[in-house]
Amino acid sequence: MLALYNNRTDFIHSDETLKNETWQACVTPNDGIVDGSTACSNVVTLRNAIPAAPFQIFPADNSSTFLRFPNFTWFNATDADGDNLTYRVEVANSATFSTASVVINTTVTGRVGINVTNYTDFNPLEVDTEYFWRISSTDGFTNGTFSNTTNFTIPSLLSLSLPIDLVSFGNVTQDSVVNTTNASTVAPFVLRNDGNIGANVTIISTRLFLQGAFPSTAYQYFVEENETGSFNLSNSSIFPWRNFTNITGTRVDIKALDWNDTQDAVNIHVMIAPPNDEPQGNRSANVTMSAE
Ligand SMILES: [Ca+2]
Ligand SMILES: [Ca+2]
Ligand SMILES: [Ca+2]
Repeated sequence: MLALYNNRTDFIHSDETLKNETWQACVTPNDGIVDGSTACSNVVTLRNAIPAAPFQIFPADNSSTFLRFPNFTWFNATDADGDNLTYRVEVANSATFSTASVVINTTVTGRVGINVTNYTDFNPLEVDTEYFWRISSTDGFTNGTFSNTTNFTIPSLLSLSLPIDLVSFGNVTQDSVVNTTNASTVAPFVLRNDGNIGANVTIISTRLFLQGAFPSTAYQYFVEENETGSFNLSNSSIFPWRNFTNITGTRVDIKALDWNDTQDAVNIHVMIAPPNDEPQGNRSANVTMSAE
């Protein structure tokens, strides 16, 4: 319209055309009295501009991450005619992306006005495996080329933490029995798996009391779920109470402690029953949780 207003008949604005339309320009001369013969150009079909390749941001090439749910992130492809783009994300354990090697193959809608797009899969990737990934884009008309293929690994990580690392019973009298099962008085230890693989945990402690035998019923523990599904109950030291010992042996107290954050925490309950000949004074013991 602006072109017409400016009396320009030699160009067409891009808003006035659509992809795949055919256009032809025809000219008819007029000497002020009569039209001459009309001449027309060849027919031109308006082609789609193919989107350029996207470019990976994370995981970077030749990198490693402990994240088994990596948030794949890339710079968006550009499309010269401004089409909305959809991305295909492929992750494989072979650089050939053979069908059997592909573990993620999904499409992600790009967001207009944002220059990066990302994707996190619902399934965890394996540890200690080399992965390859690439992305391509399509504008709905033509598939763009793939990005480069880049590779990354997820090294296995065994890592535990103790969100609650102290159990303090305060003043306890001889012949009384106190424990951590009523968390409103004294809370149990909480152990959490911060790594990216399952862990088998063994719990030992130094001696607590001066009098009486060790191990004995004077100083006991058991483990329970803090988050449902956090470990294999049937092969672990769940209730009833069992005596603390300072010998690791072949015992596993928490079997297959899960690493997923929704179910990676365990309570370790403690019970003490001071012997009736235990002298007055402060008592403490070191509880050690080791994993493999
Ligand atoms: Ca396009
Ligand atoms: Ca958790
Ligand atoms: Ca975790």
